Amino acid sequence: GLNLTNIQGDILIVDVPSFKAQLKSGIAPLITSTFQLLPNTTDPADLFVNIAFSSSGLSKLGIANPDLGDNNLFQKGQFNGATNLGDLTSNWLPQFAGTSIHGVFLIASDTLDGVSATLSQVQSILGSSISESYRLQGQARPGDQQGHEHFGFMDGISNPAVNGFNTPHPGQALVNPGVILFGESGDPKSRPGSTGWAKDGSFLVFRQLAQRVPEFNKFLLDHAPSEANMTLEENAELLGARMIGRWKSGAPVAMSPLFDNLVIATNAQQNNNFDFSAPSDSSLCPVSSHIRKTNPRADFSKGNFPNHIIRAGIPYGPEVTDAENASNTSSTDPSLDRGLAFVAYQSDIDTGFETLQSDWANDPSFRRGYQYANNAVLQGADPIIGPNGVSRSPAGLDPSNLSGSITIMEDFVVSKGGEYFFSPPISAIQTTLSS
Ligand code: N7H
Repeated sequence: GLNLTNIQGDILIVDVPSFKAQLKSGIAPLITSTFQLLPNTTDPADLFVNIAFSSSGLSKLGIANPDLGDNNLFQKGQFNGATNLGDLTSNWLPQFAGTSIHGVFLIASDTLDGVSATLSQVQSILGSSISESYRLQGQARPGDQQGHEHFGFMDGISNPAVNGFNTPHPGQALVNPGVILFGESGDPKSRPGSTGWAKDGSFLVFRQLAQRVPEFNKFLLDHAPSEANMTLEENAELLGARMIGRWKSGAPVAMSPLFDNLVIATNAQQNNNFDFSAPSDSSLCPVSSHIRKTNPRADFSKGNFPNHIIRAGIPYGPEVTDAENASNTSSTDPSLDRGLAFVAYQSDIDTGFETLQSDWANDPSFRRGYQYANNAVLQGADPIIGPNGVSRSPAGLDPSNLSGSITIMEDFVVSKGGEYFFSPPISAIQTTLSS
């Protein structure tokens, strides 16, 4: 039940000595350990509090050259690499521009009261040692949409299992702990602090990704395939499912290609038990689909690669209004902005999020020629999270025309910005960062 509501507050540290004192005495005891980020079969806690720092925040706290071995991506900050992520910085919220955010609090609970009470507690502990520059409130969608993101698809089904912490379900990736946690076995880099103060920390990538839901739905109807014996609505659902790689219930199209299947969707022994290998073309699941772009499974290095992230995002913003549905257009009223408060943990931003976004999702050539001997089929960019402001042409979405592509002229997901943070181990909050 955790994570039904969530508040994310970006902070500036204005009084360093006082912040450090309160961090040590008041905040450290509230923080949930990074280990509890690792997916578990049991609910880890009914309240989750995390604090993470940007590179400029670590620098403010006295860490010299806070690059943490991340190929300068962390130190540069997300804004300065935004173009490489396929973002239009003109869409970025001003609060995220530059490197002025020092840190972020993430507070999650199964009740809004729980979140509000903890937020007040944090505010009264830190007082005027910080100022809040931005707040985003997330919440689970209502009723039967709980757990589904705003386009209507079940989320949070596939995260890697971590060796030594949990047992993978059939088909689920098993990664070494160092893929998520600093300095554990399998960390792709040796980096400053990874055997000392930063050991067992993790990079937290935050992105505010707006979703244009009425436009997405209209696109599905306008470009619906024409499978025999299926209504227009069923064909539109099919197109949506092929763009994601899963049906709205979460059932993988690789296992249930023409119709949704609730039995597969809800069974953790089944809903990851596929690897795109038989057959490996786009007939069951398009090579360009979102889940195949971001986790190519057996398509890539026989399924053995370190580019995995743990996703812990939550929807934000209100439900689509009747007026938006009637006009097939998202409102420009900022209070109706909605989307995904995307959060991902990994030990290396370059190997994790940046590879998935820039080198895989955005790159039309990623998996080019895969199973197509003459390299004739350019697979195209990810139809969901591909780059903003340029058309994308994912291939294979129409099951009757696997080598053809559909050109998408508009952005269904718009990046409003974000930042790269380091989520330190509790020991560092108690010592290095607070003394
Ligand atoms: Fe994605 N969506 O609803 O379309 N994503 N995603 N994502 N995503 C997944 O398998 C979505 C985003 C990954 O292991 C599902 O748990 C939306 C970014 C990865 O098989 C759905 C947005 C990045 C996976 C969505 C968004 C990723 C994944 C299926 C933005 C990384 C697991 C549920 C608004 C750069 C793949 C599930 C696997 C799954 C959606 C963003 C990555 C439904 C709407 C930015 C690795």
